Amino acid sequence: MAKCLIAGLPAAGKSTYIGALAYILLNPVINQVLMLDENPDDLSYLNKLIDPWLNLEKIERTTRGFANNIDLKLVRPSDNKSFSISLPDIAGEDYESIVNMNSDVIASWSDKPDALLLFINEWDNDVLKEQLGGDKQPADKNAEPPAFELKDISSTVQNVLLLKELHLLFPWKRLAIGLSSWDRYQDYYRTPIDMLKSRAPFLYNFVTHYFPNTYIFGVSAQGDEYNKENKNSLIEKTEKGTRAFIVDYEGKQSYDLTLPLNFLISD
Ligand SMILES: Nc1nc2c(ncn2[C@@H]2O[C@H](COP(=O)(O)OP(=O)(O)OP(=O)(O)O)[C@@H](O)[C@H]2O)c(=O)[nH]1
Ligand SMILES: [Mg+2]
Repeated sequence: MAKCLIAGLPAAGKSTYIGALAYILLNPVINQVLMLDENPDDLSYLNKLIDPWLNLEKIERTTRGFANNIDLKLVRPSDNKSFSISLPDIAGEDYESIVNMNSDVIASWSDKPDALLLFINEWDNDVLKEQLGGDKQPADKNAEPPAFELKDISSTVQNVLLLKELHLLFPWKRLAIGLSSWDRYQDYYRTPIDMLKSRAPFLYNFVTHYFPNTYIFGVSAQGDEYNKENKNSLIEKTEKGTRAFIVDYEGKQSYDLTLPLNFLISD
């Protein structure tokens, strides 16, 4: 069985992607590369993610300390190859504690993944905030300096540390990085690589140096922001199979959310 670990800091967009992916597996879009071979034995956890996605509601934050295992049997009709794939949905706080080097859930995970799918949804505006002390600068210059907290490190550095720690724990063969909420950035960046270079050059250099074959993509699992104005258009797009989309390294858009998985399970 191919094991793909879906990773990302809190609110990285992991559960929303799994919900949108589960929906298109049950209701395929045109030319979808991977299809369900068999219906999953237990749909209860997937339905917990699909229901809010269909109702245009934010998905609840994943509970810390559990790996909600999702096992799927998939087939690629183009060559009739079958895959069993396991995609655990784990809370971002558990990944955050990996950066802190004390995550029991993930370190004790005996199912070693072959592939990693990392989501990123937070971009630093002030890259130097840790050096400058951020907004916690004491008013009195004789006061004790603020205590160091992990959340004061820029999210770019946290993602680099997370990748390093995860690679030590699980030396995966393939890596894909999804830039979440692409609907927010599509007017500003032509490709996800342009965005990574511009918003997180350190992370971009780290990834291209150590993992040059990474599949970098933009993903809008919701299709857009959820608000009153978008409601009818999102419902219409859901019905037509044109709501959630990904954008590849060349900026090409597709409604097939299985494309990153297809990359991760290919030899
Ligand atoms: N605009 C927009 N927002 C999104 C999209 N996907 C996720 N979000 C928002 O990002 C936030 C976090 O999404 P989740 O899917 O819950 O993130 P997660 O990685 O599962 O978070 P944890 O369970 O806490 O680890 C939510 O507020 C979503 O509404 C998207 O495609 N577009
Ligand atoms: Mg979640």
